[in-house]
Amino acid sequence: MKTRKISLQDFRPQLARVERRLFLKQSLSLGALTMLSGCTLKDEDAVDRLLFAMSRFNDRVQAALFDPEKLAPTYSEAEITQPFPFNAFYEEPLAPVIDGDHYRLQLSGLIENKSPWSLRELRELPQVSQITRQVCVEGWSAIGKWGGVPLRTFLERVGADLTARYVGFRCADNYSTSIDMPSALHAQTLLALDFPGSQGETKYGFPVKIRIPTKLGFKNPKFVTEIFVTNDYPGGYWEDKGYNWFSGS
Ligand SMILES: Nc1nc2c(c(=O)[nH]1)N[C@H]1C(S)=C(S)[C@@H](COP(=O)(O)O)O[C@H]1N2
Ligand SMILES: [Mo]
Repeated sequence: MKTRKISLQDFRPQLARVERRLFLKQSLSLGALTMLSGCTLKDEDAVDRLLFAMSRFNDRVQAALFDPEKLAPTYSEAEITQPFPFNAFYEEPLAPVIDGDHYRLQLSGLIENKSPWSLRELRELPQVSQITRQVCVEGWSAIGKWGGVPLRTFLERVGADLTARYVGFRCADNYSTSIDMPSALHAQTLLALDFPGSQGETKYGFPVKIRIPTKLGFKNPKFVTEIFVTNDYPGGYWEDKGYNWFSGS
């Protein structure tokens, strides 16, 4: 009988998964992992379950370490990256184009006033703008300018339960993500209505992007159609595939 030499190659899929789960380098060696779980790397489900449990534990630790007063760096107009990179889980031509006139931002969950908001109404709230760096896990970062309403102002205005654990977002392209309430209330977290790129360019998230400079790019949902507040862990598009949920500083 022919025996095949086992190489690292054979573990590629499993390693990729492990890497994804631990992509913030939170620490355990593969050896330590297998010891902890009492399973071999072959037992994919067990490894998966363990890593998910660890990742959720890490979320809690990271959330506890989060400093709501700490600000992300800001930059000058001259430092803005041009052209600003586009990213999504699909190719650029497939980005949704939303009709701003008929757009309504839906609200659900632990919010007192769930009336939908038009773009005009959102524009009537106090506006601020920021030049910050967006960092993508795919290995690029870019400096851009976003304007809009501080998410805190909006959540207060609609009577969101600010003691709830999570704020979740649903998007026109079926993307979704969610954040912890302290990050939602952070001074730099914006319900953005102005984006990088030229006037009329919609691919950067028109009409609403949640811009969170203290979190990785994938926690910054574009083309947002619904905001919800909940105490039940909502996950998200990449989070459900194993990306670390907190992904912030
Ligand atoms: N709706 C939606 N939002 C999204 C994504 C997406 O695929 N769909 N991709 C995320 C990722 S991974 C990044 S890096 C940023 C990219 O935003 P940009 O195109 O403005 O650079 O959007 C985030 N928000
Ligand atoms: Mo990203």
